Amino acid sequence: MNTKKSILLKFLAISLLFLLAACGPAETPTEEPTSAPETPIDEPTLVSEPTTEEVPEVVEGIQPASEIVIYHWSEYIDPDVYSLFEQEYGIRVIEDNFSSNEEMLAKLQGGGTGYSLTVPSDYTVEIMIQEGLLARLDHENIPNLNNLGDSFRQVPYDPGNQYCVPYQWGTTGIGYLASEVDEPTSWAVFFDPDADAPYYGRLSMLDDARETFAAALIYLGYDINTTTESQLQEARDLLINAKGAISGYNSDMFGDLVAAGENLMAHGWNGDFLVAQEDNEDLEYTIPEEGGVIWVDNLCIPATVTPEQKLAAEMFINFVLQADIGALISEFTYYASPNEAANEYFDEEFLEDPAVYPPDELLTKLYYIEPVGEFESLFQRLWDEVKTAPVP
Ligand code: SPD
Repeated sequence: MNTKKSILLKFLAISLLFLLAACGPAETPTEEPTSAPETPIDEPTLVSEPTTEEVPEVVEGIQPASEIVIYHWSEYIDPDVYSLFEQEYGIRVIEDNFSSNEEMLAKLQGGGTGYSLTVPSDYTVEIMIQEGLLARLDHENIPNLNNLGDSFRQVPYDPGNQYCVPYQWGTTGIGYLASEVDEPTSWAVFFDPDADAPYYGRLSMLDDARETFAAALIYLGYDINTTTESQLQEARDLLINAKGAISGYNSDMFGDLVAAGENLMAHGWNGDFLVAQEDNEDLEYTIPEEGGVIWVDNLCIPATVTPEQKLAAEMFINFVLQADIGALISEFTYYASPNEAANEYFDEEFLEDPAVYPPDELLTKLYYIEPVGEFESLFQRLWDEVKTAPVP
């Protein structure tokens, strides 16, 4: 992949050209995007020219807020994006972090205000729309929506991007130190572990109810969105049994702990492992034969924003959708970008990396977590039972 520096230089060069040419009025926002295929996991294709359009800085008498707070996953954006946005628009972005969809959702359901943006995964977007927790986007303020790949304009959890804009997408599998352990080809390393293997006691799992249950349910051959109580109890028992083999639950540092050799394997998200690979090239990422989880994270605006915050948040979303900024973000996160216009900035190595873009034969074994309605609390109760159970 191009270096971060080269992206930044391209960005600065483009910015300079814009500055030299900036004599005319603000550009007119383009039309809303039209329809596209249903699944967000197709190989993306760009049908329209990349767009780099700015939102008029005063919309219907509303001035954007001078500061917004984004409630975000940790290490999920290059901090330069905030500085560049502030330089361009004079709007400061402050970041607060969460470690799971459920943590973020509980905060907003509990009346948490002050956030102008948040970043839920697919199934959580659906829950938040149903519960009235999200504001509808004004597409006139996000002309760079044109830069999204077709398949990301009609995602099933938010057709037409009425509430959210896809931000990054990826998979959940296993990262491991290739010189220390064999490639884990099955989730059995967690659920039927060899107590004499070097990895025993040096494994971690995500601190995430739906993700850990998904791994256990996949291993058992069940639907990851099952609401059959006996199947969920079976998965709970498997997760409790795995506690003997794992060193802990972690959603923020799991890649670093493997790179540092503290753990030899971890259940986690692909990009985090690929970033950690920069510290230890021995770190590899794989998806076991039984399959794994695929997900799309999204930029959304909580319903509690003021009109000024909403405009500033939409300007930020539009900025993230610029091709160069989209590239800067994926270069930092190592996750695939729904911003297809960004592809021109990536080198072949990134675009052809199967750890970033799963090959077709793997796509059939990747499953989306879906909302399970009233059974959401059952997942949470069983997960609490797992976490509080003594090590067997
Ligand atoms: N370091 C940020 C990782 C964000 C991953 N989000 C994935 C959620 C899938 N359930």
